[in-house]
Amino acid sequence: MMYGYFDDKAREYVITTPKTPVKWVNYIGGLAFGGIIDQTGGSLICKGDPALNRIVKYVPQLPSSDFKGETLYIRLKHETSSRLFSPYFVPTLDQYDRFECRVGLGYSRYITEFYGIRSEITVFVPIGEDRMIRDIKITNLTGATVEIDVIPVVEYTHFDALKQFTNADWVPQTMQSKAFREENGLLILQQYAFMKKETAVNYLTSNWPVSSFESDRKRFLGDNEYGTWRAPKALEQAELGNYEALRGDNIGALLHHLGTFTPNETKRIITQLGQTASISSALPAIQRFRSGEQVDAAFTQLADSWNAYLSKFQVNTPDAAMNSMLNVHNPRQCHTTKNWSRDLSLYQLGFGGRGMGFRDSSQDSMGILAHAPDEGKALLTKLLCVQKRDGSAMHQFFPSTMEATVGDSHEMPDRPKYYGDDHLWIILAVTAYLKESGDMAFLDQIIPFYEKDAQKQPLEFATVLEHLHRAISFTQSHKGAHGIPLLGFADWNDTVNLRTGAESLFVAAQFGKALLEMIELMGALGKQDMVATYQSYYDDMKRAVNDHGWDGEWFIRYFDFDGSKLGSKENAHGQIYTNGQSWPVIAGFADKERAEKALNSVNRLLNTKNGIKLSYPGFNGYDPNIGGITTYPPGAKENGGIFLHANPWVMIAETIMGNGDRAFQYYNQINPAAKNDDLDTFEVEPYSYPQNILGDEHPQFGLGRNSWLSGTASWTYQAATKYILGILPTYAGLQVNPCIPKAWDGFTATRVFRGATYQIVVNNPTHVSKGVASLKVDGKTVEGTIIPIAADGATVSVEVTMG
Ligand code: IFM
Repeated sequence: MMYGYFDDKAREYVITTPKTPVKWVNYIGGLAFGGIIDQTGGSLICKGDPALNRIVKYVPQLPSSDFKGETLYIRLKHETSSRLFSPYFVPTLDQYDRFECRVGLGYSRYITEFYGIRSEITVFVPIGEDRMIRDIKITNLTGATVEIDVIPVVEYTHFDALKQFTNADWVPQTMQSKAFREENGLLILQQYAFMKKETAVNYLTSNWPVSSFESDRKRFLGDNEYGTWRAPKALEQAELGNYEALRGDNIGALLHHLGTFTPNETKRIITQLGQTASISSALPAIQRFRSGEQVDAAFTQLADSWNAYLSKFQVNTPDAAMNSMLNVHNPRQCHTTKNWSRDLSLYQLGFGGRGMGFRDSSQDSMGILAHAPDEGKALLTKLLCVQKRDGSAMHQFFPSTMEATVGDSHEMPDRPKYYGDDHLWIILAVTAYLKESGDMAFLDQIIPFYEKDAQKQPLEFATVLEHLHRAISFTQSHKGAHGIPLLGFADWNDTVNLRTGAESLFVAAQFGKALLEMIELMGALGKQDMVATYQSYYDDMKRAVNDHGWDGEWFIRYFDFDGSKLGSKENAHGQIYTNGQSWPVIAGFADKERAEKALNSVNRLLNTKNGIKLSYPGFNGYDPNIGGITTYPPGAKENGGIFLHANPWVMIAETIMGNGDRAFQYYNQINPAAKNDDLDTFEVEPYSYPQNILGDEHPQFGLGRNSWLSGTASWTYQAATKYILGILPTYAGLQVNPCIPKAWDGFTATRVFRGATYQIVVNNPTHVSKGVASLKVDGKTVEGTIIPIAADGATVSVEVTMG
């Protein structure tokens, strides 16, 4: 069944029913202030830190029909009758005549019709503001004159998000609310935790006179009488109780009488949910955002900023679903992962166990470089502060304090406290940034290494370049019995936790790719001695992988501490791993014959119509010596599930081998936009990549889970743009070397690179997959596939003929 459609012109996905298989969400604002809103109006908002400064109580585990965080009630009064409903459908669940939730760039717009009342509600966080706006326009379509009351409601959480659920004594005693009455009947309903009231006050306010309010959930619902969110007892009365909560479950509910609506009359009311240090300091801004013109201007500013972001790279390919994703939703998801890492989604609940991931954010940064290299640089600078002086990296960190942790490895005292792969990602990310921006001066920036207790151990500072050298040297000096890098606690696959001494062939290949980048960089910097050194590291690792890692039809994935293999035909479970095959090709370790065999094995043993599984066959029982992977049933998550993040690496490997048809097949089979006609099995949003889909060993094959915050966003974007469309930044200029389906006649793209705009037309008259027969730049033939760097501000026309 379809639940909506892509409106590419408006850059929106339009959900046409509230009854999606699970909640479908959108992100508004950013980590500084913002969060998630779902298609039925619920919200999960925080400021600066989802764990330590959460504002709204949203419990994803509750059923879809339940109130979650926020809603709006409309009380409609005809001459003799009155009716209460929510224009968001939840929590009143009334029959609707029209329902649209337009999922836009940094906003959602709800256009609904219930009982002849049309509501159009735009929800967003203005850029740089600590407030969420709900811009509500209500129109009377009943044909009669009616009266309308509007009651926005928010349910607060304790700022310490986890405490809210672990302590029902202290938490409710600390929660308080107070009304701040202004002129003309306007009112700001404040809410705070007692000990924080001098520093952080939440508030709900509007631009209409408030007739009455409520701040205590028990009183609003009529909890003593088992009142519900669907039919709060307080709304059976003409007015709310004007109660300022002194404890308990705090809410904000503001009753506005919008008065009489003649037929077709529209009235507009704007609410603000915000947080401030003091209401008096926030008053000027509150006042400003009560004006419709100011709200319109803030919305235009938001739209302009997204237009600027997306305009850096637009494509027109023969595939509509690819165009929807590459022009709007995929770069948007990349920006979302860059903002939130893996911290706050409906699956990763931001309660504080995690924060931002070093490996995750390194990869996320690569997904936004084409659009916002400066934002990428800012993130990389933060990440480099979390690298240790030995070159390895802390696994996770909290952005508000920059305190870092060793991730799950702390749970197993006898295991290494580092991950074999973490620090190598930063090399791929920094070199991608340099190629995109040409900002070689970044290499000289001085950044400290991470020190948990800078009082005890003085900070050590080094250049970015030195950080990269240390990353290489850590892996070079942490190898196992086969000359393959040690696994540490885990590598990219968090869930294979072998005993100390185990080796990872994934890290071996990732090291190879990082070395290729460093060799290129050292060449660009004219450091020939380092080119030679890194070339010798590369050659040694390539030899070790080929001497020990080949299993006949594919590459092995791990050597355990005792030398036994995992990811081999000798294993009963986990015989073959996807990353074990794609990465040796990406690293240039596999010769043609092995690369083809390995990728054909992926196709034969791991590919499904819903994507490529991470491994096969799945483990079927817990084995503490293998680790987290064995906690899942076969076909779920890393245990033989379709882990989408790993799919684009196979696409990239296929393009390296020149197989455009296969690369695109793999692209298309995980493209959520291509599933829009039949989402009942997939269930999650068709406009963002989920982290995983259950594999074919699982009875619910095809079910998508963990939407939005996944490295799939960055890597699928890179696979599609840099490798399938082949538009790849290099130190010397922008390269165009596509690897596309043979059936395509070509495609066009507009790409901004180092300040110049390249208008690229690719023709494929002889229907090949790969190969550039001619490259013309502004009408002149250029040798090779790299367009020389143009002047800042120039517009360059590029014509590529494949053949
Ligand atoms: O690579 C990890 C990522 O860091 C967090 N989610 C799971 C992935 C695979 O284990």
